[in-house]
Amino acid sequence: MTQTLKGAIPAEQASLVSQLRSNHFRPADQRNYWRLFVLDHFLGRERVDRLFEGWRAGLQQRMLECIRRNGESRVVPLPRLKNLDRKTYFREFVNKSHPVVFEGAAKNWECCRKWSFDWIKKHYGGDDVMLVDHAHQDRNPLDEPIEHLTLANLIDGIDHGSLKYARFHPLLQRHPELRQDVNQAWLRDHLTNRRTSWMRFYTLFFGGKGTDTPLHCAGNENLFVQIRGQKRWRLCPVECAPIIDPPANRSVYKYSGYRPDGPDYDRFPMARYMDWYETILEPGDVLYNPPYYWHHVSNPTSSIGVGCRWNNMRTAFRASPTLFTLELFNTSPNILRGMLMALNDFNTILAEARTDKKQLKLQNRPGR
Ligand SMILES: O=C(O)CCC(=O)C(=O)O
Ligand SMILES: [Fe+2]
Repeated sequence: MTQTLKGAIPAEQASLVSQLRSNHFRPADQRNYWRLFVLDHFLGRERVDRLFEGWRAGLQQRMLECIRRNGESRVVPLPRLKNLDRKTYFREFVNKSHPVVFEGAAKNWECCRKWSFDWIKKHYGGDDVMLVDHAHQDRNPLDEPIEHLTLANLIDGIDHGSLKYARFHPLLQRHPELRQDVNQAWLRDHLTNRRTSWMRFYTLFFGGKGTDTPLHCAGNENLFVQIRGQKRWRLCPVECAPIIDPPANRSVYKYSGYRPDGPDYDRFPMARYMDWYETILEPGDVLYNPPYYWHHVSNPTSSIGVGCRWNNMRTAFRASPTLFTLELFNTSPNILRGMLMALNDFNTILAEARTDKKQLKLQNRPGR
């Protein structure tokens, strides 16, 4: 769906922000899901299931019966708007914690004109890339070995079908001159929190056809600029957590083992009935992804994109009071170290979580 919108969203287009069907979960069940999640965070899932035998299984069964009323899962196109003005963006999307695509907003930005695999290789080919999670099979993101290689090697591999994928690469953190190629005035206008704009950070994603990033979410906001190739985003709101069953991993990076592109309905039976948003970003598109909105991202072609991220406690709390509050009790790493590590290289957060024995024990229980 492609809509052009100026000013207020007319009544007939109000459905733009409410197209996913309800999961029909009962409020009491939803509250209990988050209570269990909090207990998991502090005690670990195994212990919680021992202490409250049957609670989780009963809850999951009731929730399955509710969502079943939807029938088969549907894929709904994410709103894509040309000329989306600032006021409408804040009112209809930011304030409602809802993602949206600014279609073609960045097509004339320097990054879209200038950056290519060859250009990056020529100017930054010697840079070190840390791959924390680069396998292409179903996996726990924290299980994969860490690998270092140069940007030039990674890019050469892409030409030969390599699935090594640089995620969250801190190229713009290391080379601040590159930030000028991302329209700073536009970004400032679309930041939802100017006070913490000093904590803004950029993460580059580049990889070949067939690479992807498993289903995950985080508490920061993101304006994602697609620069080269196409990128498919599948998204669902934080309320879908009971369906995709993420472990309470005490990290800023929350993930689920559910794969929308190869669903395992035995392990995630509710997913058969859930709705998803989907969009394919083209070069020059900018996606706004609010805090805690789950997303699975894949590259149908080789692709370069950059995420511009910042923190906003108000929107994060509004999106999920539970997840936001639990961030204060993160251990993998703790919230302050996490913020500093994100500014330096987001991958170090994933790398640290891998080596946190207690966390691995929590997450790698059989059946997870
Ligand atoms: O492009 C990707 O593979 C993932 C992007 C992403 O998850 C993000 O920017 O938050
Ligand atoms: Fe993400």
